[in-house]
Amino acid sequence: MGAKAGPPELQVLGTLAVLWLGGVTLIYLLWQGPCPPTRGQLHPEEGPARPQDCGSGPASEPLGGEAQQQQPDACRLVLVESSPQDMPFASGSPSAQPLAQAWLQLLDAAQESVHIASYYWSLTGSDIGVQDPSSQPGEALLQKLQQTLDRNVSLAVATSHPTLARNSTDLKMLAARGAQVRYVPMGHLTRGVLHSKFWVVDGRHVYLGSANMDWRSLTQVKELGAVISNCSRLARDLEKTFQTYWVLGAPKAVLPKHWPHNFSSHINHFQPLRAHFDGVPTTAYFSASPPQLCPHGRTRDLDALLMVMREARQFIYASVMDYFPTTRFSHPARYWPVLDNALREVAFDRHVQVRLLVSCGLNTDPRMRPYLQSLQAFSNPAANISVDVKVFIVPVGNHSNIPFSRVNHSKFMVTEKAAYIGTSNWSEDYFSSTSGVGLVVSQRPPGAGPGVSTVQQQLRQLFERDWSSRYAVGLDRQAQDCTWKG
Ligand SMILES: *[C@@H]1O[C@H](CO)[C@@H](O)[C@H](O)[C@H]1NC(C)=O
Ligand SMILES: *[C@@H]1O[C@H](CO)[C@@H](O)[C@H](O)[C@H]1NC(C)=O
Ligand SMILES: *[C@@H]1O[C@H](CO)[C@@H](O)[C@H](O)[C@H]1NC(C)=O
Ligand SMILES: *[C@@H]1O[C@H](CO)[C@@H](O)[C@H](O)[C@H]1NC(C)=O
Ligand SMILES: *[C@@H]1O[C@H](CO)[C@@H](O)[C@H](O)[C@H]1NC(C)=O
Ligand SMILES: *[C@@H]1O[C@H](CO)[C@@H](O)[C@H](O)[C@H]1NC(C)=O
Ligand SMILES: *[C@@H]1O[C@H](CO)[C@@H](O)[C@H](O)[C@H]1NC(C)=O
Ligand SMILES: CC(=O)N[C@H]1CO[C@H](CO)[C@@H](O)[C@@H]1O
Repeated sequence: MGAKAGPPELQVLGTLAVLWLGGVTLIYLLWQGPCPPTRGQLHPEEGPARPQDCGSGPASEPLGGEAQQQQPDACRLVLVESSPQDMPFASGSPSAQPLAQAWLQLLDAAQESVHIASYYWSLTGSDIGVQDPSSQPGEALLQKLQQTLDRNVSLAVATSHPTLARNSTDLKMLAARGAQVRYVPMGHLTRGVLHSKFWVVDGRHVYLGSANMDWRSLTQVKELGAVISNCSRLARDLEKTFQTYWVLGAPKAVLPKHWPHNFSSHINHFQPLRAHFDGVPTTAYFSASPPQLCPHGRTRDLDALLMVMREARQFIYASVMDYFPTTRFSHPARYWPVLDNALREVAFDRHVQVRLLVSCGLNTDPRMRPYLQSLQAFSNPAANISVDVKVFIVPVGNHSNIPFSRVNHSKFMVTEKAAYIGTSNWSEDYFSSTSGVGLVVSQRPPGAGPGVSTVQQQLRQLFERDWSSRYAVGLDRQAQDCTWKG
């Protein structure tokens, strides 16, 4: 398998995509004409407010109609994160914007619509019978969502069915205030779950990252994501993925054999959005999984990851919760070395420095360990093969009262060329049956802009902070049960 050209299936994909893009470019040119400036009207009974179709082509108007139509895109990207309480980093460490703050700001900015995809909802401590002050930011977020509905901003939620958080009343309460909620039966449709986590606000702003709508994601779990604001072209593209869930959440929905043309994406690996983000030349696109939820033109999440890996020439730093070169949920399990091979390949063929940071918590499956050891064993400095694996252990401290928390839930990868922010664990199911999304973004350093750092540089700094912190430990030193020894 030539690392340069990629495996045959990617080459075929590439050829198809090139042919297909020719057609798309033509269509694109045809529908570039101005849209009638009709105001995006809300038809709650028909579906969530969405960008109105413009003619019969895939062009759509930003939500908000006239007012926002005149507001040109001025895309901005901000990395956001949350760090578990009582897990300080060395002073002076870099950090991203706090997730709780970013979410509240997005809701404040909302004028027309908020569309949220989340695996599950659990914003109050009482959902899981926990009384702890750290649930307050989640409860405040729920209140802010209610206030947003009271301002007549529409709220549409797509979530997984059956739900993980059976006791949560969040969605019932929001529905009573006018939110529209659809439960997507992914188990029935693709034998997976709806695992995506993103927001689209007013067809202009997006959030995407590892955090579910869970209060623990704000104070007890390590999460990473990005907010892209004032970027209707990207927001409207991600909205198409939201619409795939929306359609599949309708009663008696079936997986379409071919998605209608208006679900097709024109922003992908082969033709990313090109824009200046805060003056910095940027390319960006969204990927999605599983393949059945990738209409024409949508880059598959697995391909996005592989392409980012194969384009690296200096380093690949990845932070994931789970790393299994197997299936996780199929019986019997199957070996699935696709990502594992890709890492070894770039480390061997191109001497790219690979670092993998994997979470370890009380609920971590110990069967992951041999795969990590195997990858670590591939390292051979004498042959210029550099592969290092560490586990990240969030100290439980005095937070042992909170179940399923105190873990690193972030899923991202950074190379010298690109940043990838995703929602999937690294095992086959997340790419073949479970729905997820990824964001691939790459910035070119502007000429002489001191103080301006690209998103890759920022994400690399966050990775290096985690990697060199006392919470990241080599496999040799790791306690078997992943509990953190000060
Ligand atoms: C739901 O609530 C019941 C009763 O309070 C409790 O016994 C159960 O453990 C809760 N379930 C979850 C998943 O938190
Ligand atoms: C929201 O809409 C309702 C019904 O159209 C209206 O009565 C109410 O004044 C609106 N509220 C706000 C804050 O705009
Ligand atoms: C979008 O841009 C406008 C104009 O520069 C700015 O006032 C607003 O805060 C931006 N919105 C967000 C969510 O960043
Ligand atoms: C495509 O058009 C159909 C029919 O008008 C609509 O139901 C669907 O939501 C549209 N999809 C998108 C992504 O806009
Ligand atoms: C090792 O790999 C690096 C990165 O590609 C390269 O710069 C260096 O020349 C290599 N050294 C040897 C001894 O091959
Ligand atoms: C938990 O531990 C932290 C320090 O690790 C301390 O600051 C905090 O007060 C403790 N909280 C409780 C409720 O004991
Ligand atoms: C990732 O894997 C863990 C362990 O298998 C699982 O509990 C978790 O739900 C998965 N997905 C998430 C939340 O990222
Ligand atoms: C808040 C959150 O997403 N928690 C996740 C943490 O990890 C466990 C598995 O260890 C998941 O089950 C939780 O959903």
